[in-house]
Amino acid sequence: MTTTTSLTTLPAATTSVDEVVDVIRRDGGVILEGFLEPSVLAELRRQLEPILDETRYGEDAYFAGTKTRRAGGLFGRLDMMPEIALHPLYYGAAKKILQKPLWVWVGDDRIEMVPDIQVGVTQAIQIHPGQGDQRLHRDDTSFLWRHPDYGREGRVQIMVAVTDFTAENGGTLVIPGSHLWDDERGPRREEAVSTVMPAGSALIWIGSTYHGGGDNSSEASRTGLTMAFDLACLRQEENQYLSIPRDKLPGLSEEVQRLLGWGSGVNLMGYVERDGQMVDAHTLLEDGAVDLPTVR
Ligand SMILES: O=C(O)CCC(=O)C(=O)O
Ligand SMILES: [Fe+2]
Repeated sequence: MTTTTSLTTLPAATTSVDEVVDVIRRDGGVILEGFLEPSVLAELRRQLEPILDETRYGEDAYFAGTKTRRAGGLFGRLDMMPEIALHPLYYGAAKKILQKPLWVWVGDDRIEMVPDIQVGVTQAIQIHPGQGDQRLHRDDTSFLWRHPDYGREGRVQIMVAVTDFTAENGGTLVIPGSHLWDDERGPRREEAVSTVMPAGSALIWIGSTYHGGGDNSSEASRTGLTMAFDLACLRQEENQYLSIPRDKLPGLSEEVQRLLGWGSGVNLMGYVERDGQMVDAHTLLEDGAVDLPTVR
């Protein structure tokens, strides 16, 4: 497949993980139409509205936007976050792209390691009329990622359209093919295309793809819900330990708890010493031994 200069839209109902991954590898992103069931979308809107209504605009004109509301800590605030995160096409594509095995020597043994993944950020982003476009960027800049040196992706991100996304209301700007650029080449606004998709659809893209929020010249706000799966050996951009109220954790499955960082995976990252042993952090949750302050 040769890289296209537009974004490809695939129907979520009839598309396989492999097809999603193929298009992401080619273009740096893909739109999945009908990603959320209408009933889930309706409930998402109902739960999100009061949260965004009480969220203040950003104060940073440089990146966050002064006519943009951003609400985080979403696994503690929205019931449908596990369903969105574990959607077979998103979770499946994230695992396939991020969990590229590598081989390491430990003494005489050459062992294969498959990287773990974790949630790195959650954010509902509401762009209001009059907001200008966000500077085009790569989200793996947070990890100080280098291209193409590392030969692997650090992040697979999703943006679920909570309202329709259009070219006028700030539909996410993406430069197709820019995930293949080296670090010498900078992004230009003319190279970006708008993500146009009806509510309930989703854009999936990778950390190395240049993108940004679009400018909203329409009369109504644009609302999107974004989250990212990252390599678990990287630091979480949004600190999930401190963003999710302690009493919400038992209501999440072990798989989701581990994806939020409550676990130590293949290379014992994030272990806790207890009684002289380096133990998996999940044992602290099982024992109810965690009492953390949270932002809310
Ligand atoms: O709001 C959007 O469409 C994209 C936002 C974004 O890329 C960011 O804040 O990093
Ligand atoms: Fe971004």
